[in-house]
Amino acid sequence: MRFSVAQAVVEVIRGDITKQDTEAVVNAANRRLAPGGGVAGAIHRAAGPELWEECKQLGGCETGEAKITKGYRLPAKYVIHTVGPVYSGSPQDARLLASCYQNSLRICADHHIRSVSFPAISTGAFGYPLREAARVAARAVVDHLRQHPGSPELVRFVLFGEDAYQAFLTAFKQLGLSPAGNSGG
Ligand code: AR6
Repeated sequence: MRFSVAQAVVEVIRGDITKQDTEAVVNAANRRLAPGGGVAGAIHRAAGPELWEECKQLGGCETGEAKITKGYRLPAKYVIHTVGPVYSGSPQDARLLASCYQNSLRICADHHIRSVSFPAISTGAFGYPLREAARVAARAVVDHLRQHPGSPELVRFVLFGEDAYQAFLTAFKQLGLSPAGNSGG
């Protein structure tokens, strides 16, 4: 499903983040930026060992921050690595999760990246409840796009399972966004 937000489009799809042809894909990373399980494992496997070689030079990444590398063998030209919070039930969780989206989108602007795909950061190994995470993600992305119209032009959420897909669709619908045209997904 596609929504329009200012001059941008937000897409919510089911799929695999490693297969996306957006200019950048976002990695749900750990603070070492090391290959792990979930999204990070899949991205490192698909990109090849050069990705870990570049990540090693970056000196890790704090929770809520983001760093960029090349995409190597991925269809995407860039990987933006962001470290979500481990869910604790405190108000800090939502602030840090929103920062992941905001800082990733700021990197897109700095690098003139016009399209980016996000996974559901923190909702796997880091234990963030899906519906809460979807609300935080939708709000952070929509606020960014309203403040920076068309930068980037396309934000795609790539959800692995039906539950995650439904949670993100609901979160965007609850923000009252208009549906966009139907090309693409
Ligand atoms: N494409 C899209 N979504 C996926 C994919 C995929 N290929 N694989 C899993 N998901 P997670 P986190 C979904 O655990 O919670 C790693 O070990 C998954 O179903 O990847 O931020 C890192 O190294 C879930 O909804 O990220 C870190 O140590 C969501 O993506 C830690 O896990 C995020 O799951 C990060 O944990």
